[in-house]
Amino acid sequence: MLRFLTAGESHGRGLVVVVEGVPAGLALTAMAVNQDLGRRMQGHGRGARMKIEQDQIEWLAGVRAGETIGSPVAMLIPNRDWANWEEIMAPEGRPGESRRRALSRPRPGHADLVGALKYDRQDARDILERASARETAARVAAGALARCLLREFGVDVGSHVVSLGGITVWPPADGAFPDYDTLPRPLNAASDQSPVRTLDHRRDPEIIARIDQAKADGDTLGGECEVVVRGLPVGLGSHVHWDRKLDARLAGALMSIPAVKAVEIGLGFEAARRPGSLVHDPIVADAMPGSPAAPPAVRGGYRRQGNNAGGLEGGMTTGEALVLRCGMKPIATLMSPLATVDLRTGTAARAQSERSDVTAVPAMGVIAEALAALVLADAMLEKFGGDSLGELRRNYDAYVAALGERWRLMGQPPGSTP
Ligand code: EPS
Repeated sequence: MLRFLTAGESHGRGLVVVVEGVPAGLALTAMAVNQDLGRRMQGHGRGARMKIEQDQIEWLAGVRAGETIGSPVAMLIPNRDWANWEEIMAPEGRPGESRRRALSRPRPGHADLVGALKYDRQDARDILERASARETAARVAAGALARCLLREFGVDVGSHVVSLGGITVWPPADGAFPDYDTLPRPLNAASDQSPVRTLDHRRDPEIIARIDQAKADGDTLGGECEVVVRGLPVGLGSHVHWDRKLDARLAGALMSIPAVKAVEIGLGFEAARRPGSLVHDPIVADAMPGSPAAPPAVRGGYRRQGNNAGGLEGGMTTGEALVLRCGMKPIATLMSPLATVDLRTGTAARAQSERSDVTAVPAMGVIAEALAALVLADAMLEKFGGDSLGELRRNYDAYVAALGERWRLMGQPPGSTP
């Protein structure tokens, strides 16, 4: 339904993204996209590159008079750093010239070595330029369109940092699984206030000190983020096939973020350690039977006590908050490099150090929001369909009305009209 492709190297001219399947009539502004691009660039622990870039899109196609027109939406994010790399990254530069800054000492944990072998490249720069997390800027731009679409249906997509460098700040210390309904809405209004995107800002100095120490040591740090999505209707995704299960689609999308090594939904791994009685969320009525379903009708009249399921049962949304967590390994570029082998000589060496970030965990949350939004917008289009936003809305409204009607008619003999 909704698909996208990106192109671009980290130090090339820029990044391009083409998003196909956005219904016509969706109001879009460059400002809305740029806002997310700006959020992705933030976070304590980013390197000097983020002082060079000022990520902003140029519309290339698919938007007219502030609205989508149903054709593919294409956006360009120019790389300001291109000015410093033009010769090295020139598509048709003289071979000797453009091979300056070659990378022959692959970094453990990076795509350098495997990519160089697989693609038969002598210079691992041909690999790292595309493997660079710079590409995620293009995904965030695509995700911003999905976010705008979801917002039309009252869906809030936010994220926050759960742990960084081994310091865990979430869930709060009392050990109870948090009530996601009571978190600030929009969630990002709270997390974006913090230089490390936490919800408990009292812990920020401790995290910042850990990042600064890692930088001084020439080391890098990983961490975990949580994406929280509220306002989704019950029934996105499906139980009927492995590739239609929404949890699988979301987990796959989040696992595609560079350096992400783990994804959890709701209670995640902890659910595997508990008996069923302490895992599954009891079902309760959201309203008196026979009465119109209490708002929001998007849940069909039912609620869960607790949300260990993280908003998904049987590969479908329950209507409760969607809670996804992803864990990122530390960045592979260490200023105190690890052992490697030189690709030119086969001899032992120290891995190449390139300018990089100490940590990108706060940015990872923004990227995870974008990918979650893209999967969810796709699932909305799959369930409700529509070439225009109006058609999508009519189909959505009819579904929600039918959920309300189903609740209202509960207990009535078939065919009766109470
Ligand atoms: C990255 C290395 C750094 C990061 C970059 C990802 O770039 P550079 O080598 O130019 O200093 O800043 O991230 C971005 C450019 C970005 O926009 O997120 C890497 O090797 O993955």
